[in-house]
Amino acid sequence: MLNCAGRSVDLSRPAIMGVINTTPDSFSDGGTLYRGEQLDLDLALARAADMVARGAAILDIGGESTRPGAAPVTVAREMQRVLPLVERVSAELDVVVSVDTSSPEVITAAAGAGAGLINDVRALSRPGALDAAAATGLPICLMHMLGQPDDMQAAPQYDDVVTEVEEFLLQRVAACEAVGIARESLLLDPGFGFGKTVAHNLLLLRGLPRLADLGLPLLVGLSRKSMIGKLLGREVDQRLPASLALAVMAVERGAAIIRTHDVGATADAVAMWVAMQEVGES
Ligand code: 7PM
Repeated sequence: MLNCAGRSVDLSRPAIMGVINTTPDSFSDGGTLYRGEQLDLDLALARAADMVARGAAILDIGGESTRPGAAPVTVAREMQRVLPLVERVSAELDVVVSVDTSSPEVITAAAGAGAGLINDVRALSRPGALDAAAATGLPICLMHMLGQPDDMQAAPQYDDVVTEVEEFLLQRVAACEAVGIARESLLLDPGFGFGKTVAHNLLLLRGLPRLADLGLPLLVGLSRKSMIGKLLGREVDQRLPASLALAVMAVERGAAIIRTHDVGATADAVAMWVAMQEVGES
């Protein structure tokens, strides 16, 4: 069980995290929650409720696009986008709200608004983020990224991608422990697509059992990622079958939480894996 501010996530079988994007420009579902210039809270809440009904245990709400080349977002704007939705979702739905942010101000404010988990693609590397996260007492997802969103896909290089991701994540775990964050409240994420070529992503997926062996729950996001586009030539709205295959491969290799844009389909795919695990002879 992962304890997320009064709500808990059962990690005895794989859990589903649904993505709710509040940015107007995200690559796969951008702008779909907007009415004109304005984020439509009722529409976002309806989307959230639908994901919960389809089996999401966690909803990941983000207000900063990490798309390669995306314009940086001010803290004020990120708060404006994310906080009202965090408040409403956590008050009105029985689900853990994760906030996808790197900024200490947003971490603090999100916890006050009812967030149950902090998801940071920068693994609390921004000044003040470690202390802000520690003060919330919330579980944290630490993700690996090589470089920064604007340059990470330029020419990523590793001698051994699995070992280097593992070493980075262990360093961030140590940094968290040094400010008093308990190991038990940490999740690890290899960061598929964040400073990785197609080959790096595939090697990481194959090597996932080694990361699972670190003993902390693994969160994995492969949904609709560009690796699928590059391997299969599929546009972003045609990547569901491959995303489901990748999700099942990830749980088979030890992923505890699957981050996805397509909750119902992913929940079904994972449920088939669970049924196969749990069947007994009779
Ligand atoms: C452009 C590129 C737009 C990548 C959106 C994305 C992850 C995440 C994202 C992940 C964790 C997307 C990503 N991906 N947080 N946030 N793990 N922990 O495809 O893989 O949604 S944003």
